Amino acid sequence: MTLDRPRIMGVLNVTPDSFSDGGTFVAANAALAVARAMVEDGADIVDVGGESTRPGALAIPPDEEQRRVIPVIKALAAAGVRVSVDTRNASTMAAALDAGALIINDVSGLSYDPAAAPLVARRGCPVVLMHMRGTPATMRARAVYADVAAEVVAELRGCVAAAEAAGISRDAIVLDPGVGFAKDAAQSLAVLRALPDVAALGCPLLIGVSRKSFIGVVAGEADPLRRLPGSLAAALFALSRGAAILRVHDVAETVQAVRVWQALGSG
Ligand code: HH2
Repeated sequence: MTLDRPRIMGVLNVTPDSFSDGGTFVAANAALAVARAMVEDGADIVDVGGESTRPGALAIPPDEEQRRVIPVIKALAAAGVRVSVDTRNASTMAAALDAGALIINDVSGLSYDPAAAPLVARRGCPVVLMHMRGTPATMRARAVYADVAAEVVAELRGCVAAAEAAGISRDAIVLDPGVGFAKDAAQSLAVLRALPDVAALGCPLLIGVSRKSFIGVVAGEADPLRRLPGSLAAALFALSRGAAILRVHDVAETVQAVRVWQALGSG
């Protein structure tokens, strides 16, 4: 997949407790229908996740995670959909790649499971390294920075170095500053403003702002399902600051916004 134009990653949560879709898509058939619709709407990648990473969420065992995501990944891959798997567990990564996933998306930047980086190196697949501190259960308390942008850039640089030391090619790495992960609303905004500094690390950038809580804080909107306008504003801002891939829930709406943004000469 070339990154000569903005790419859209559609979010497919196969969790009973995801904050934004309430686990509506627990059945593999329903998940497949939703993913197909995303692709028809213009998604380049469908990101399948089985573990909620919302603040305070507890980890689930990898076998339960695999029970949720592997049937969905198999069905999507068989239908020709480009799938990424959103997981921190090496065993889930391996099972997902075996089921036809092409991309690993790890919110821990391959730091959660010591077996993850060697696995990704062996398989030679593209990997998204996201910035976070702690785990979803502990990250709120870790959102303490003197200079959030500089520290996120430095910590992502460390993630890239660790990945390369494990044998992962730099060409395979996509970076994500992790909006909302160990960052409060002000810190998330600061990191988005500093995206050019993250881009200067030299890897393509993936950004997830869709329905996130910083939008709720800025706009006074408690319901994640009512945060589409703010999500679009932040997505276009991220593109203008160097993002290559947008991770979104509302694919059709984002594709339309990006097309108009490009037609105006911003792309
Ligand atoms: N955000 C969530 C999950 N995975 N991966 C990347 N690379 N970047 C992100 O910003 C990102 C991510 C948010 O997770 P969750 O709280 O489970 O909600 P949802 O999956 O509905 O977005």
